[in-house]
Amino acid sequence: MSSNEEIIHSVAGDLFYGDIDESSVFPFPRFSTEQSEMASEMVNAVIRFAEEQIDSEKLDTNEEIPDEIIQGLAMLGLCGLAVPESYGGMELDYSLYSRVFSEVAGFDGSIATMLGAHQSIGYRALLNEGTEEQKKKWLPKLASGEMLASFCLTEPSSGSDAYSIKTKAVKNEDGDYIINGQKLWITNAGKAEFYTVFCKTDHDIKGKVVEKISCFVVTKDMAGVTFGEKEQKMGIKASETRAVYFDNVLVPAENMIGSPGKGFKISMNVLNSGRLSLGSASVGAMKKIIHFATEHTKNRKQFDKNLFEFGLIQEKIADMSAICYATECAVYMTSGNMVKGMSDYSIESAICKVFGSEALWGVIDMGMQIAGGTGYMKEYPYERSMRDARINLIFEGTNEILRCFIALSGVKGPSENLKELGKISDVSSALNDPIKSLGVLTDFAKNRLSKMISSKALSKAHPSLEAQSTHFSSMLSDFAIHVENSLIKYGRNIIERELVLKRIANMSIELYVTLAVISRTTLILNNEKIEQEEKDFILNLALLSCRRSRHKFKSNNREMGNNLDSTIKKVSDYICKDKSYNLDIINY
Ligand code: MYA
Repeated sequence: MSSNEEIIHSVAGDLFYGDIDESSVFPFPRFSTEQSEMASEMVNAVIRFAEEQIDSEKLDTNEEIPDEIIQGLAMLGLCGLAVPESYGGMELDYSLYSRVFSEVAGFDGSIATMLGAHQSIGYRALLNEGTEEQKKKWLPKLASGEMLASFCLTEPSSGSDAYSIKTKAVKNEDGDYIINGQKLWITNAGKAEFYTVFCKTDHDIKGKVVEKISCFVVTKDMAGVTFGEKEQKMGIKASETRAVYFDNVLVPAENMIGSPGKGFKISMNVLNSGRLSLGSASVGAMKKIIHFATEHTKNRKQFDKNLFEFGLIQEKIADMSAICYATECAVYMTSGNMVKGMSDYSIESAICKVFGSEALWGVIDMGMQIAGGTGYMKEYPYERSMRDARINLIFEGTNEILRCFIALSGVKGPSENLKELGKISDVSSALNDPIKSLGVLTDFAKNRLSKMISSKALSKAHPSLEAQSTHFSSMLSDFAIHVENSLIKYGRNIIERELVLKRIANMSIELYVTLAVISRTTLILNNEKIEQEEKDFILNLALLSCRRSRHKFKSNNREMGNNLDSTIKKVSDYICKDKSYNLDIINY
């Protein structure tokens, strides 16, 4: 994937306007020959190492990743994947990084979590925003694995609401900072030497003291840094998770990363690339589960037939493969565009995290179901994988908060466009008949009309995907109209309408994934070097995945107009605020 640094804007963001810039989507980004060779070399090294050294069952039972394994991973360059070579790293771009990280995640969830916490987020702020001096001081040690890193944002009273952190850094008379507070559920805490810590700092704005967030490097050797006991978790047990306490920790001013008060944006940008890695890790983990499940269908006979001969097993194998393919397409379209210079990829990375984590959860569930009773036993990988994968729907932003984030970020642009409309009285009756109201609603109505009538197929899609591409275009117009209607109906209060936001997010996710699938499949079908049999297989995966997305889109689309939102609220209020769930067959 070449880095020609052209500025392209968010592909997922455009969908909210009903727009699509086909040149940002076609051709699907692909590795250059040199990159493919490099990726294969690293992936093969990971496979060799993992097969020889990684016993996931043992790691899970012992709840520890031995130091020799961390050193072995570091020797392969896996602690400094994105670090520039000049600081001792591998200097991989986002796509190569994703591919290598995906392979690691296929072997072991705890190791992926440890490595992800270290470099996808742990020292990412330093990499993104650090000064030359700061990078020289720490990056070589972090890239070589001599130092492990941790990302410290979450606190006991601040999870999804990341801005509400309380840990405070107060400037002393020397200009240095004293940090007090605590961070919770910090991966690698205790093992790491390097902590990226987000703290509230005071700022004088027009004579008033205002609290903002700043970002600091704290090292383990600083007096006043202590750790809680290792948390007892459901899964990813070999990775370390602890609380970190800061008791009057003196941190030199030169340890601040980025400008004072800019820490929230820094943390969000770190999470943006972290969320993409979680998507790519999910792909690696899905591939392993599909492999195990497939082997089981070949080895197990019932009613004198191999399992793979049964329709309901075939359905699961095909579904698992289509979901995995779709996630892979979304992840690498995103990373490829990031390499090309897409500067705001926050919506795309959140989509990859939400879609990927749910895809993996579904694939493990289907794998376990195929394995039947044996799948439930600890000696098979499904039980551990299920425990390990459950956290993916929670950390790096819960899928609920990320759905709200996707929808709210996406509607921001169109809401600006609609501001003019606020000046028109009786907007809704005019909107009911936009053609007649052209004079009144001017640009808005013309725009709405074009959305209503334009559902042309994607011009660059392969002819075998014509139906999928036409469906995509018509879903896109429906979606853009829903976005506008919701903004007109709820205005600023849309922020409180989480069920509406969820549907908007879900529709945008399925649109983005469909687009990625159409783009990648087009690239493959146009490649003369690929055998027809393989093309047919990939086309079938694409057909299944597009149909799956379309079904999901349609059910969310339908619920935009026909839903039981007020009933949901009433039931929840009755149970939560009042009576709890008190129905009992004894009484009624
Ligand atoms: S680390 C902890 C993870 N925590 C979170 O993710 C917290 C979730 N919360 C949030 O993201 C934010 O608080 C939300 C916004 C989104 C809710 N990019 O008024 P606002 C800007 C760029 O909306 P809030 C962990 O779990 C926004 O535009 N900018 O803010 C690790 C605005 O800017 P401006 C962004 O309502 C575990 C400003 O910020 C973004 O307070 C280990 C304020 O926005 C963004 N994304 O909250 C992981 N968001 O003022 C290991 C907001 O200019 C991984 N903004 O308009 C390993 C993986 C291995 C997996 C293995 C698989 C097998």
